[in-house]
Amino acid sequence: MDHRRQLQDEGWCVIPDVLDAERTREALDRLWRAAREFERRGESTYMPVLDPNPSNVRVFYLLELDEIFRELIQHPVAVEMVRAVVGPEFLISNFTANIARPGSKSMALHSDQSLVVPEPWLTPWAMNIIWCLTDVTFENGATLFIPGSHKWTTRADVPPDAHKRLRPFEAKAGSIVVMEGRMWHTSGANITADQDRALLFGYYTVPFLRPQVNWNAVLSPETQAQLSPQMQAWLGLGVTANTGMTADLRYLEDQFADQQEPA
Ligand SMILES: O=C(O)CCC(=O)C(=O)O
Repeated sequence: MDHRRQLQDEGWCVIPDVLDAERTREALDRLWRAAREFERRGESTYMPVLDPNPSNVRVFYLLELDEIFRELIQHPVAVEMVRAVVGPEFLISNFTANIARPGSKSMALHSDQSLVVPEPWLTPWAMNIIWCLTDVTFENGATLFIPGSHKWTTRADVPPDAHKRLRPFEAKAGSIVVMEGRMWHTSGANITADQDRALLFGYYTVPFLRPQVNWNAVLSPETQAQLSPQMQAWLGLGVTANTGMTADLRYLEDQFADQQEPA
């Protein structure tokens, strides 16, 4: 099935070979380097609020840590898929990594849209581009999702047996998994003896939702200075933020110029 069609119908798709083997390996090397730098800056890659044990290595603030992540977040294939889901205008809400090492276990079941907007969730206002930097299998902790759950509009729609409906997003290294924001999902458990599963999560939303992080606080002046005007806009770095989306801001008398005065 065509990727866009599958995304529209099923709320997800996998696009293989977005990165070649060399670029994928480079991104993985740079991710480990970014993880070390993240820790050097005093942050912890173990986040107990998210993961049951330290075998999950979380790296936040990727856009500050290495330019390769600034390239991936605006990759043309990613941007095309983002626009297909949330529309032509969007914000980059977050970009983080989760390396599931052997022994890691599942986090909470959630949809990413439910983290940033109250129910009801009627349209896709958020979505993820998930970069696979290793092969991803059920055994090494593939993200688990519930087919059809992007149609659930309230928390009351989550069935008691939701955990039994989970299926893995399996993909080769270099692929992206595109997942709309209403899909309920969790991280898989890595039950292998020696395989890491490394994923990057690019999170994008409609432009009227406040991003998960404040990029003005995350990105140093040096990093901000290197960004294109387009990237600055996607990160909401400009002076103006939510200045209105109405199509018609003409003065009142122009808006109603064709209305006849009563006789
Ligand atoms: O690592 C995964 O497979 C899922 C991560 C996730 O859903 C999250 O961090 O919100």
